[in-house]
Amino acid sequence: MLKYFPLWPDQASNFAGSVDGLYIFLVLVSIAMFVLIGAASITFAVVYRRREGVEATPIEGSTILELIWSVIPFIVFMIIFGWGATIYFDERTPPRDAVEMYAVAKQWMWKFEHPEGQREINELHVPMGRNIKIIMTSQDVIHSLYFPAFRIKQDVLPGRYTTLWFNATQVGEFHLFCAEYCGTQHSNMIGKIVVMQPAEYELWLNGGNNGRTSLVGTGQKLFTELGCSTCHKSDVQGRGPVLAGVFGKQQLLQDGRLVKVDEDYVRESILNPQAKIVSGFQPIMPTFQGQVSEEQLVSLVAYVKSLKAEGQPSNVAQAQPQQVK
Ligand SMILES: [Cu+2]
Repeated sequence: MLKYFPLWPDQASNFAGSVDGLYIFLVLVSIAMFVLIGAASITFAVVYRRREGVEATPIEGSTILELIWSVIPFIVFMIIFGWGATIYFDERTPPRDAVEMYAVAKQWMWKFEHPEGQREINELHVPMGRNIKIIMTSQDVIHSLYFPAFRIKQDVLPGRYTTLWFNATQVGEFHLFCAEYCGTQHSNMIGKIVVMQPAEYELWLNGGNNGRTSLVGTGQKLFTELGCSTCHKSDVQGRGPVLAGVFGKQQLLQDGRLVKVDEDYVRESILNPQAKIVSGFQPIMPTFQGQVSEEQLVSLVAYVKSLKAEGQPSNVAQAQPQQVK
C-alpha cells in the first residue's frame, strides 16, 4: 500500500516492512503528542486567561495525574524499545544459510566479490529471495555501506570485518551509498545494487566466465604461493596448526585464553601472528603485513573457512530451502 504513497522509498528487502512499520509508529506517536500538547496549551491559555475579579488557585499536585503521565509514556517507550530491539537483532543476525559475499571499501569506491570469484566495482548483483550476507572491510578510512531501499546500513572499518545481511524481495536496481563522510570525493562513492531473478543471476554469474577462479580457489592458490602450506599442512601437524575444521570453533591459546575462530581472528593471525599463539605452538610465523591486499586477505579467509576437517559435515552453505524471514 505504501508504494502508492508519493515519495515513499522502495521497499525491496525483508527488513523494509518492519523498519517502515516502526518508523510510521514513531511518526504517529509524535503527531499525537504534538496535537495533545498544542491543543492543551491553546485551551488552557483561553480558558484560564486573566480576567477581572477571578483569582487563580494554585494546584499543589495530583498523584493520579502524575501517575498517568509517567506510566503511559513509560509503556509507549518500552513498546518502541522492544520493537526496535527486535528489528535490530534480526538485522544483526545473519541466517546460517546466507550466501557470503565480500566488500572492500576504499576512497572512493566499493569493490565486491562473489563466492564464485566474480568481481564488481560500485555495482552488486544479487539474486532475489536468497539470504545474502556481506562481509566488509576498508582499505583506508571508515566508510558505511547503505542500501536505502533495503533499510539496512553498516559501518565498514579498516582493520576488521563487519557484516550485514538482507533478503531482496523485489527485482530491480536500487541505490547504494557510502553513508560515512570519508573524504572529498565521498559523494561519488555511490553505486547500485541489481536484484535479479535467481535464474537470471546464474546466467549473469556465468557470463564472461573464462575459467574464472572462485574466491576459495584464489585463496587456496595464495595459500600455496605465500608458503602458508609449508607449515599449515592439511593432514599432519606441521610447524603451524592444521587449519581444517578450525573455523567457527573455539581455539585454546598459549596463555590459556579461549578465542572464537572467526574472520577477524584469521585476518589478525595473518597480519599479526604473534597476537594470539595457539596452545602448543611456537611464535615463529612471520607477519604478512604489507604483503597481502585486503582482497587477498578476503580470499585467504574464505579459503580457511572452506577447510573442513576429515569426516565432518560442512557447516556452511548447506542446501536448504531459502526463506524470507
Ligand atoms: Cu566512503
